[in-house]
Amino acid sequence: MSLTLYAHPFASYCWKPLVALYENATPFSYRLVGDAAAWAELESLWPIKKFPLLRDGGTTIIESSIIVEYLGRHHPGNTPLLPVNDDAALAVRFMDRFFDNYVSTPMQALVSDRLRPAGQRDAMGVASARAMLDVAYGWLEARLSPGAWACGSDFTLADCSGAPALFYADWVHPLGDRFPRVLAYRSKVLARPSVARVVDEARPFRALFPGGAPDRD
Ligand SMILES: N[C@@H](CCC(=O)N[C@@H](CS)C(=O)NCC(=O)O)C(=O)O
Repeated sequence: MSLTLYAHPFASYCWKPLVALYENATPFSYRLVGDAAAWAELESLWPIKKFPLLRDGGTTIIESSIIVEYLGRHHPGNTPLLPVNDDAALAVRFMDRFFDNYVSTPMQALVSDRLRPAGQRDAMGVASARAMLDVAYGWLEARLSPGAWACGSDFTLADCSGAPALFYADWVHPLGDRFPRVLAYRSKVLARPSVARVVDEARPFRALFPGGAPDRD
C-alpha cells in the first residue's frame, strides 16, 4: 500500500481526508502543495489544479468527499465514516454536501474577497455570501441535536466536512451568540483528536490568512 495525499495544512478541503486518515491511523505520505514542482505534479494529475488529491499506487482519486469514501472502501480502519445502511449513508452524504455547498462555499467567497485588491472588492458577492451563511447557520441550529455529531451518535464524513467549514466560517462570519448549538457543535468537533491535530498542523500558516486570523481556536 502506498498512499500519497497532495494537500496543504491550511487548506480547508484538505482537512476532510486528513481527519479521515488520522481517525483510522492510516499511513500515508504528505505531498505538500507549496512549491512550483508540487503544483506542476498536481496539474499533471488534475488539470483543474484543486486539492486534496490522493494517489494510491497508480490510481488517482479526486475530490475530498470521494477520497474519504475511497479510503473507507480500500483502506478501512476502526472508524468507518460512512454508515453501512444505505439511507443512513445518504443522510451523511447530504450533510457533507450541506457543509461544502452552503457553509464552505460562502466562507471561501468571503476569504477570496479579502484577497482582492482594494477597489475590486465584490460587495454584492460578500452580502450574498453573508446572507447564505446566516441561513445555513440558522438551519443547522434547528437541525443539530445537543451533544451529538452532525448525523447522530457516530462521528462521520459529515463531521470531517463540518469541522473545516465551521472553523473558517466562524472566522469570517462569526456565529456570535445567535447560534449556540452550532457554536457548541463547532467546539465539540474541534476537540476531536483527529481534528485538533489538523488545526495544530495548520497553526504555523495562520499568518497567511487574508486580513489576519483571529487570536483564538
Ligand atoms: N470540491 C473540491 C474543492 C477543492 C478546493 O477548492 N480546494 C482548494 C483548497 S481548500 C484549492 O485547491 N485551492 C487552490 C486553488 O484554487 O488554486 C473538493 O472537495 O476537493
